[in-house]
Amino acid sequence: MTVSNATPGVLETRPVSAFGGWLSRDRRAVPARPRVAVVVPTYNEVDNLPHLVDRIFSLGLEGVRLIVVDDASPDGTGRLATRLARRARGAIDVVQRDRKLGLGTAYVAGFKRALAEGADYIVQMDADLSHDPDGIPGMLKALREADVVVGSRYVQRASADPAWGPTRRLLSVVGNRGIRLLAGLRVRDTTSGFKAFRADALRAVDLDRLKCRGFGFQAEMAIVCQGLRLRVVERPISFRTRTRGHSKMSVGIVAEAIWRLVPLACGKSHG
Ligand SMILES: Nc1nc2c(ncn2[C@@H]2O[C@H](COP(=O)(O)OP(=O)(O)O)[C@@H](O)[C@H]2O)c(=O)[nH]1
Ligand SMILES: [Mg+2]
Repeated sequence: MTVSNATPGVLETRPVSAFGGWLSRDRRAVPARPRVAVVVPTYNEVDNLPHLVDRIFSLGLEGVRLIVVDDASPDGTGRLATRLARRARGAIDVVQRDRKLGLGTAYVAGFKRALAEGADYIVQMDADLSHDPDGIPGMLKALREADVVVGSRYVQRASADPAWGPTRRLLSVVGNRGIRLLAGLRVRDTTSGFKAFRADALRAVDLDRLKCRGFGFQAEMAIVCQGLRLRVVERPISFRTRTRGHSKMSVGIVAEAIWRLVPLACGKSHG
């Protein structure tokens, strides 16, 4: 493995292989007018969604489409998303599911929709503005040289909101370290929910075999991407605590992450 740090704060991890990753350089051709899909899972994000929509569309990115995957949020996020989609004339797509099925399966549904719609680049992010939409253009630029870009809280120049409670901070740091060690991951932020993929990289992932329904999904994807020898780079982000709505993190979700990820990290699954 080589670890280079040509750009300060941007950690690049790639295998020693002469090909620098699973995809050959030729297959990393840059589309002239890339179609970008931003996949956002929502559960009770009615106060955040309009702000997120404004922020994403005011980036002025050409060919960007937002895919909202809502799980029948009791607060009416899905209805709001449908109204916003009507106004956006095709720039917003809503995947409406009939019950809370977990953020992992929401991402899978959103990724499948994005690939079916012919997206070249797929971004995933939370609806709660913890992930700053201003980071998207830089991540897309980084995709010219990578298969996957991880918005990272654990590289130089990254920061996490001091308002992030000590329990969540500890959970993140311990979870990250634990998974990294256990799975031998090169990526520093194994649980980041802010990522960008090239479509061919995402197509290489067997989305139907992913097991984590909750936030363990993020680390599972990190394990799978490394297993596929995709070229992963990390870019620093400023992570902010949500100011509206509530986190869906729960003891059950952490428990699921542990019992599903430990065997995965130890190489008992995903071959
Ligand atoms: N569709 C869907 N979205 C979810 C579910 N659980 C969480 N989310 C969304 O996933 C993103 C991350 O969840 P969040 O509560 O912010 O988790 P945290 O950032 O780890 O505290 C947010 O946009 C949530 O609305 C779910 O079961 N279904
Ligand atoms: Mg969040």
